[in-house]
Amino acid sequence: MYPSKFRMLSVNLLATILLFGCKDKTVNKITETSIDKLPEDTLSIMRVNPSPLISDIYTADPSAHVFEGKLYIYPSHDFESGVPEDELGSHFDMKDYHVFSMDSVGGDVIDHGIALHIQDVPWAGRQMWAPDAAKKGDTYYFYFPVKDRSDIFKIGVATSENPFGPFKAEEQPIAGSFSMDPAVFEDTNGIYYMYFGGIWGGQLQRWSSGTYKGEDTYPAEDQAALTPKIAKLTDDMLGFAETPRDVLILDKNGNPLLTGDNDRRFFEAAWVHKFYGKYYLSYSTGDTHNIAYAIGDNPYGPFTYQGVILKPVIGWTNHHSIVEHNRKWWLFYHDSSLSGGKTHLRNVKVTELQYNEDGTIKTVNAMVD
Ligand code: FUB
Repeated sequence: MYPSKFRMLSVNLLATILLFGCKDKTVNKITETSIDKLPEDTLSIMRVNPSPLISDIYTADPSAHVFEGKLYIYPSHDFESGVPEDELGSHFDMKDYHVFSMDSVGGDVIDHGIALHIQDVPWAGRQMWAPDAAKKGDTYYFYFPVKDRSDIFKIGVATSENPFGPFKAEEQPIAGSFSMDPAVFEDTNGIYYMYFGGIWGGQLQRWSSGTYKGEDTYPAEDQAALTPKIAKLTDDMLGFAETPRDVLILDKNGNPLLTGDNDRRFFEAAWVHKFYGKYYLSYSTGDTHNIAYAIGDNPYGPFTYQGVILKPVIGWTNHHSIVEHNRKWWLFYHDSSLSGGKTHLRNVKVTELQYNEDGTIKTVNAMVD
C-alpha cells in the first residue's frame, strides 16, 4: 500500500487523465463497461473538503430547494440533549427546526431562526428528524418526522406563507404516514409525491405487516430488502392521495436488491430529482454509510441501481439532497467534522454535483485524509 498522500495523488492523476486529459470523447466518457473494469478507488474523482455552511449551531439532513430564485435549506437541528447513544438513535433528540437561505452557493447563509418547535406540534412526543419542504401556490409546506406520544414515528405537516416559516402544524400527523425521512418531489407536471421511510431507528421494519408491531422484523438476508415508500400527495398537500407503495430498487439484472446487500440496499434518506427526463432516486445505505443512487423512468420506479454519489463522511450518518441552482447541480450533505466526529452533532455542507456524459453521477469523496 502506498502512503496515503502518494496514493491520493496517483488516483487523482489517473482520474484527471481519464476524464479531462483526453480530447477523444469516447475515452473521456465513462461507460458502464469501463466503470466495471476500473478499481473502485479510481471512481472517487471528486475529492472535496468544503467548510461547514453553518457553524454556530449543529445542523444535519439538509433538504435544499429553490424558492423564488433563492436556495433554502431545511435541515435537522442537532443539539446535545444528554440522551445516551443507542442503536435506535435515541441520541438524535432534536426539538426544533431552523430554516436557512442563501442567494447562491458561496454567498452569505442566513439563519431565519426557529421555524417549528416540538412544543407547537400537538401530537409530538420526541425526536424531530430529517424534514423537507415544498411550495404550492402561495403556501409553503413543511414536512417533518417525529415520534408520537406512543414513541411511533409519524410524519407531520405544517404550513406558512413564507419559505422560512414560522410554520403552523396540523393537529394530527398525516393520516396513513409512518416511519421517517420525508422527501417531497414535485414532478414537472405539477404532481407532488412524498418518498419516506428508514430502517433501524426509523422503524420501517415494524410496518411490514401493514400495521405497527413493536418488534423489528426484517426479510431474510437472501430476500428482497425493505424499500422506501412513495405516496402521491392530495391537492391540498396535507395528506396522501393513495396508500403508500414500495419503491423497488433493482440490480442491473432486474432483481431486487437483497437485505444482505448492505453496500447497496436502502436504509434511509430517500431523495428524488429529475435530470433529462429520468428520475434519480438517491438514498443512504446506513450501516455502510454511502449515498447511493438508482435511475428510473417514472416517480414510482422501479429504479435500477447505478452506484455511489457520496462516499462515507466523518460521522456515522450520511444524508443529502440534490438541487439545481444557477445552472449547476448541488449536493447538500452533512458530516460531523465540527464536533470532532460526534455522531449526533453534525454540520451541513454543499459541493457541486457533476454528471458523466451518459447521465451517471461522478462519485464524491468528502472524507478528509
Ligand atoms: O437526523 C436524524 C436521522 O439521522 C435522520 O432522520 C436520518 O436520515 C439520519 O441522518
